[in-house]
Amino acid sequence: MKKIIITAALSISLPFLLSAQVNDLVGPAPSKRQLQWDGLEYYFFIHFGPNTFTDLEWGKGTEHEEVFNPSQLDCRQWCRVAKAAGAKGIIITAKHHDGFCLWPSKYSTHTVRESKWRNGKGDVLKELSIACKEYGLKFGVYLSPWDRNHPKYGTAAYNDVFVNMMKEIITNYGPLFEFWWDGANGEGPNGKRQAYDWHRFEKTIRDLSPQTVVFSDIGPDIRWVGNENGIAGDPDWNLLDTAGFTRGEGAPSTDTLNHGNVYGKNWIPAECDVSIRPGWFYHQQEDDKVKTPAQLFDLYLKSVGRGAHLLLNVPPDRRGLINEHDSISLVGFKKLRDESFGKNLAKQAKAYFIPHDGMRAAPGLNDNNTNTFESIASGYLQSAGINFEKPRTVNCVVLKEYLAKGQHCEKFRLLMKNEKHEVLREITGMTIGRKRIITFPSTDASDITILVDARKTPVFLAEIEAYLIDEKLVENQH
Ligand code: FUL
Repeated sequence: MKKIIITAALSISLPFLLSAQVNDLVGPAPSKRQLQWDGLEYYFFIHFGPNTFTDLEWGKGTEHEEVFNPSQLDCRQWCRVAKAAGAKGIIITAKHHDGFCLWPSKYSTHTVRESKWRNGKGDVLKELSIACKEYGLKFGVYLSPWDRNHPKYGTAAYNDVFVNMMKEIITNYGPLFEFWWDGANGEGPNGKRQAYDWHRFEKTIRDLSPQTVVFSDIGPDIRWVGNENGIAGDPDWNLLDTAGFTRGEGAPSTDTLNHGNVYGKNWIPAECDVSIRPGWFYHQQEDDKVKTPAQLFDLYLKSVGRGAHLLLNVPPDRRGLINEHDSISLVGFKKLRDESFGKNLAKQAKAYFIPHDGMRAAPGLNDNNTNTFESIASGYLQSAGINFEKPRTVNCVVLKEYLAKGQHCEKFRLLMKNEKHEVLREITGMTIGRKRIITFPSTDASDITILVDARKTPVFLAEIEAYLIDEKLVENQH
């Protein structure tokens, strides 16, 4: 149940101000479908198709269907790796720019049905959607509007094809947690570009699958983060102005996509897509270039730790299996996260809130429940924090805002103090959002205070966590 904790003094003396703070000044906030997606945090991207066998990144669309022939394809193995890596779901390239469909679509003749794989009886979407259900993973689909193979591409009839493909996928393989539209729009086989009917595409999903969040450069539900390196901006606003912009070349600047708009009119959080390897598709020559657990952990800090989501690409090899190089690294990544965030030291501390007239306990701030929060105004007027009975060595603090009421913190300060209330370390930050992970050199702190230096409405602070992580994992920025 949602609960707001307010001081008795404030609620008696300033009832109007408080209700205004809580009800009227909220601004854009997530929809129900965005809130459901919000808890997922990190999931797999799977790039798989003819490119896996031709060593290309962008297939030409002229590849013979026979090139697609994985020898041991096993989607349950992908799911086992995803589970072992702590990912919450899998999004697969149902069709990449080369137009090859990983399911036997009625609207194409360039599909698994025309390949020799399983004598043309195979269906990767079917296998993966069933395996995801079995393993308790969310299932999502990437469908490239750009199609270098389809004979109708570049004509109005192609929009019907795309809509029909979406319908097939939603109906036969749903429920889908996320639908991914790539912004690329190049030439088709006849040299023409397509005028995409985005409005119709969006309506199709909303009508048939209202719970599915839709990703594209500019949403409607999730935005591209502006790079393919897995790095969200700092600050990172969940807000974006989309009026006058389009997907693809007409999208806002990559800098805007990276940071969002502080006063943006729409709630469109960022998703950081990045590959565990240099390429999106599997290439054997990149087996020794798989990101290490420490590199993945650093990306986690720069994506999830800045309030965004991490979409980590793990491309199956020519066998149709996630390669050992990748799975070893992924399990190592999970281990680093478990070790780092397994013991929240703030649980042993007393959380407090200081309004203008004294201090009181604020158990909602360290109860691991983001639905309990304190509403904090800016400056020295109000603050919050945690207090340890004995000093604790910490080098990582996690802050969380209660997002159902929007995102409000523009600037904050963390003060680490000793038992004599002397400030040992001061750290400044900007946005908090759903999760802000701040790392710094180890400090023996008796108290960690958060001050809000700039905000839109008072900040609904939901959680303060404290950790001691491996020194080598601390970001080099403080
Ligand atoms: C891009 C594509 O062109 C790449 O091949 C890859 O699929 C990436 C995730 O999106 O726009």
